[in-house]
Parts: sequence; C-alpha cells; structure tokens
Amino acid sequence: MADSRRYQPKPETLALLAESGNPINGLGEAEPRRPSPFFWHPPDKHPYGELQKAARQSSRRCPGATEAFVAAYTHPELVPVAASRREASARQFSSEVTAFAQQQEADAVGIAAMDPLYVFEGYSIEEPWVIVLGLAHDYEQLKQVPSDESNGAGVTDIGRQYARGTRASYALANWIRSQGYQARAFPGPSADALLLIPPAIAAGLGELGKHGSLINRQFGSGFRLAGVTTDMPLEATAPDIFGADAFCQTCQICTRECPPGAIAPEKQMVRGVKRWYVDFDKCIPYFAETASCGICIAVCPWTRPQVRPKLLAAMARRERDESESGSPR
Ligand code: B12
Ligand code: SF4
Ligand code: SF4
Repeated sequence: MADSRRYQPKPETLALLAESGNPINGLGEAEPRRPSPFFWHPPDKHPYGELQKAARQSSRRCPGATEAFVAAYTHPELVPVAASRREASARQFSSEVTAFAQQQEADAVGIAAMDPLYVFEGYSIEEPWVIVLGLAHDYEQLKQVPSDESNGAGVTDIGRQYARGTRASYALANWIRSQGYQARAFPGPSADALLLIPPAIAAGLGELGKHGSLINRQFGSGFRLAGVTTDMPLEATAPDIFGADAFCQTCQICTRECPPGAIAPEKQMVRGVKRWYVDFDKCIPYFAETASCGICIAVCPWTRPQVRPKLLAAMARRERDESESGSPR
C-alpha cells in the first residue's frame, strides 16, 4: 500500500486533469440539483476523456482484469415487453422480483421509488421504480487492492462483481419484460443515466460512509451496485440505519489510509445536502495510476468479516443505551 506522506501524482497524469471535478459535482452548492454527467460517462459528456482512457489502460494491464471487464460489459439484448400484462398486487410482485434477483446472482435486493435527483442531467428515466442489487466482493481478493501488473487480484474481483451485476440486472429486466412491464438494466461498470448510491440508500442497502461509498450491514463496503428501473407496481423497502454514519463521525481509518488524502474528515454541503464527500481531484490521479485503487473500501473496518459483527453489536448497544437514557445519538 502506498504511503500517503510520499505519494505524488505523475506529471503526465496531472496533465490530463483538465479542470477541477469538485464544482461539477456541486461541492459547496446549497441547492439540490441533479448530478452532472461525470467520469465513466461517454468522453464527450465530461472533461476527463483522456484520463478515463489512462485509468482503463492501467486496470487492463493487471492479470485477469481484461477478461473480467469484458464479461462485465457483455450483456444480452433486452427482450420485447410482452403484449399482455400479468396482474398481481405490488406486494406480490415485490416479493417475486426479490426472489428472482436472489436466484440470479444478487446478494442484496432493495426497492425505491424513482426520484429525478437520481438521474444524471441530460438523461431521462420514465419508470417510477428502481430495484437496486448488491453484489458482494470476495474480501480476500478485494484486500489486495491497489493492483498492478504483477497482482491483479483486487481489480479482477471488481470486474468479476460487475459481471455478476450485469448478468443479474439483465436477467431481472428481461423477466419483468416477460410479465408485460417496461424494464431497463443499469449494470454498473459505466455510469449511464442512473446514480446508484442515493436509491440504494433509500432502498435499504446501507448508509453512506465517510469514504463516499455505501456501508451495508452484511458486506460492509465490499460490494458493487446495479439497478433495474421498471413500471411494474412495486412496494418500497425501508432504509437501513444501523450506526455506520454514527461510527464514521469518530473513525478516521479511510481518511488516514487514502494515499492522496482525498477523504475529508468532516461532512460538507454538496448539491443541497450536508454529507461525506471525497475530493475528486485528489482521488482520481491515484485511482488512474493504480488500476482503480479501492483502498478506502478494503480498509474500512465494516468490510472485515471478523470485525463487522462486533461493530454491529456495539452500535446496537449504543443505540439502546442512548434511547434508554433519552440522549440523542
Ligand atoms: C464516477 C464514479 C467514480 C469516479 C468519481 C467519483 C466521485 N465521487 O467523484 C471515480 C472514478 C473517482 C470513482 C471512484 C470510486 N468508486 Co465509483 N462510481 C462512479 C459512478 C460511475 C458514478 C458516480 C458519480 O458520478 N459521482 C460523481 C458525483 C455525483 O459524486 P458525489 O456528488 O460526490 O456523490 C457520490 C456519493 O456521495 C453518493 N451520493 C450522490 N448523491 C447523493 C445524495 C445523498 C443524499 C447521499 C447521502 C449520497 C449521495 O454517490 C456518489 C458516488 O460517487 C458510480 C456508479 C453510478 N452509476 O452511480 C460508481 C460507484 C459510486 N463507485 C463505486 C466504488 C466502489 C468506487 C471506488 C471505491 C473504486 C473501486 N475500486 O471500487 C472509488 C471510491 C472513491 C470515491 N471517490 O468515491 C461503487 C460504490 C459501491 C458502494 N459500496 O457504495 C459505485 C456505485 C459503482 C458500482 N456500480 O458499484 N467512482
Ligand atoms: S479510491 Fe480514491 S478515495 Fe479511495 S483510497 Fe483510493 S485514492 Fe483514496
Ligand atoms: S473507514 Fe471508518 S470513517 Fe471510513 S467509511 Fe469506514 S467506518 Fe467510516
């Protein structure tokens, strides 16, 4: 792992950082707005086309990563929506959708009502529901990030989990279409129209961590997201607040371990919400040079299988004690 006190971006990487990404992301803006198309969108939609190419090339040099990412970007055609609609209650359809996704490769499933704030500027999503899928990493592989030419374990597992998300989201979208309802898959390796973390929070897949990724009670930060939007009548699942945000208030592990020091220790105002924020300009050079980095999600204590149950128990105890004594969290 690189030493945060010694990491300096290569001049050729810095030269590709055409402009700061933080104003594009709305850092410091007090009004809510839709996110602007950003990294992993087509290069004509943002100023980082060459940097994106460099980041991709650095991943593909790692053993096994090319094959994993080819699978992640390979998907079947969407089947036509069946002419006749099967009728059932929203509760029945929600339970069928969840069971179907779990029989595919989804490790977690949640449902949220669509919100225009989940959709990147310049895109549109008409479907009123979003089904969010979680795909768990193999922790032993994930903890080998960052990857390089000699060890591709970390980035290859990222590609593998994206491939599972692609298969699961397309299979689910096609099943819904076979029932006579509109459905589209948003598998995750590229950005596309749908910002995945906010609907995943609403759907109960976890809480936003200081490192800018979600923390889930079963997988910690070691999981990927994919989405399916649909007009099939569904019921929303509830958010899951188990103490991750509260724990982040005092933990500093990701802030300390991030080699370029990109993770801010305090919440900041971003597009009208005070929340954890990662400095894009500091993260992206390291990310691009080291085949997708990922140190922040690997070192998070919630991601460590032996530690996670203890943290869950400690946060539940704290919640109980605070509610008994009447003091707020
Ligand atoms: C572009 C992108 C990146 C860019 C830029 C990210 C950035 N924040 O600037 C780069 C390449 C740097 C990147 C890096 C990483 N990414 Co990324 N990234 C994306 C992508 C494709 C789009 C997100 C985006 O445009 N962000 C830019 C703006 C919108 O960021 P922002 O305003 O700061 O919002 C961030 C969060 O705060 C949250 N968010 C947004 N709005 C709101 C609103 C509220 C109310 C809340 C609470 C949160 C919230 O979502 C955003 C995630 O970037 C998503 C997939 C998707 N379609 O959503 C994956 C995604 C967010 N990335 C992911 C991951 C894991 C990573 C890395 C750890 C890399 C890795 N090896 O895995 C690092 C983490 C570092 C970081 N900076 O966050 C996962 C997160 C999974 C999880 N457990 O939560 C996603 C969902 C991919 C996936 N399909 O699983 N990423
Ligand atoms: S992905 Fe970015 S924020 Fe996370 S540890 Fe690496 S450089 Fe830091
Ligand atoms: S490492 Fe600590 S501060 Fe960072 S996201 Fe995980 S729990 Fe929160």
